[in-house]
Amino acid sequence: MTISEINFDGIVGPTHHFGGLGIGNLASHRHAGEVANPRAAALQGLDKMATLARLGCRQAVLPPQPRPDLGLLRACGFEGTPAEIIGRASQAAPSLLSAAYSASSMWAANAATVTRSNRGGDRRTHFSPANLVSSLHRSIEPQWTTAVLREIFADASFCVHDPLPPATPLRDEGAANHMRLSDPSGDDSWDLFVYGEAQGTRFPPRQAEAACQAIARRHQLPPQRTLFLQQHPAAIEAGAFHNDVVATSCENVLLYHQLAFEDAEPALDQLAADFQKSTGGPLYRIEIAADDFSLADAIDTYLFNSQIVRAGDDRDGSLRLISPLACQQHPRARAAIDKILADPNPITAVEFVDLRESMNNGGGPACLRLRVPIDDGQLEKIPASLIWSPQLDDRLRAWVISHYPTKLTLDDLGDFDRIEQTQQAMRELSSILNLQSIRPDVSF
Ligand code: SUG
Repeated sequence: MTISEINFDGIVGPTHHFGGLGIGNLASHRHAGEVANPRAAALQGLDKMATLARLGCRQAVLPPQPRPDLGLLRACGFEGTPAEIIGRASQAAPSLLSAAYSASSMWAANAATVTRSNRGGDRRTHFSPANLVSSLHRSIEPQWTTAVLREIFADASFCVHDPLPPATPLRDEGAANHMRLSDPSGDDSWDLFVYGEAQGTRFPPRQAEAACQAIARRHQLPPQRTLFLQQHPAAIEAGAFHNDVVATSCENVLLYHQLAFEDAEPALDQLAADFQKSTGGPLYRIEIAADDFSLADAIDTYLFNSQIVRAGDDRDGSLRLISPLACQQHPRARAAIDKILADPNPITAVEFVDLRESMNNGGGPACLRLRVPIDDGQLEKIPASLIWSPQLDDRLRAWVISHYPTKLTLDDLGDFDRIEQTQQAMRELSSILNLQSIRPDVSF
């Protein structure tokens, strides 16, 4: 059986702004309070999806979440009409208002952990929506995410679990801390989870080991094909708040920074041996040396947040990188990419994508997408209204242009008219995508 991936990209919401809210996320801190351009952000995301779709990759969209989350503001003691709540919060608690308006659900790699194993378990595609308890603005995502995923993946060949209980010992940020490896057919696979340990780092780790283990257990992953690696404390310290800022994978390729993991060499050696034995082909471990490319370089360029994809006409097993524009402009990132392309491994080409608005909040190409491993039969079970097509692309661009501002600051969030505008936009999107769960009047 062939298992291949379909990428669900988060559509950037109309309230994208620079709130400075990302914990341990240097880009979000550096750009806090700057003027954001939500329209450009959404169009950049759509451009990336179009690039992937035109390469022949399976591409679909995930909707943004309705904002502001008035429930959060009410829970924090703001009462009255929506206008009064917004007005009072903007005076008394601007950063809470920023959280309630956050468009952070665009980073779909944090929506859920998604696995599919054919070597054990029930052979379904399992989702665990991330509880995102490490930060307030992201902790409001899981309810919506769960509802949306259940609406999209309603077929019995999918299983959408509840998020893990929202407690610090089970903090979970989803697919950003999970990597799948497989033979090129996608059938013979391994799952790698990466967690952080608080070891005197200035930033708290966002993924708990207990969360990784719980997800592996509920997803029925075979223990002999499931690895739990510790993220290197130096990586967290340098600003790699998720594993996908320092490592990534696709099929038989594992691309990672030398300081991505702590003491992982023996486990990776064993994995490579098991992989070779089971698939009959090598696991390509592409380790980028810290002397050539520092952790700071990785955080500045998001090289490891490139997507590695198989384009539709890459029939000979070759793969390509979809990398942030920042990598093209950075001599050491460029050199690292040139070396990857020249060395004997399946990666043979690179495309650069401009995602400046998302990047300035710490989200690169891979952050914006959720990979869903499916077999061919499952593709038909996903609502066609979400699958990328030139027509959907046109409709979404027109929708963005008619509803999204080109400038948004923290001060603008206190402007009450914005609620009505964003709610109207979401109603329209709900009919474009034919999704009920994102209607702003839906409540849980
Ligand atoms: O959780 N930024 C996100 C970026 C998430 C990137 N995702 C992956 N690496 N997969 C975060 O830190 C910033 C929002 C703000 O500051 O307004 C933010 O939430």
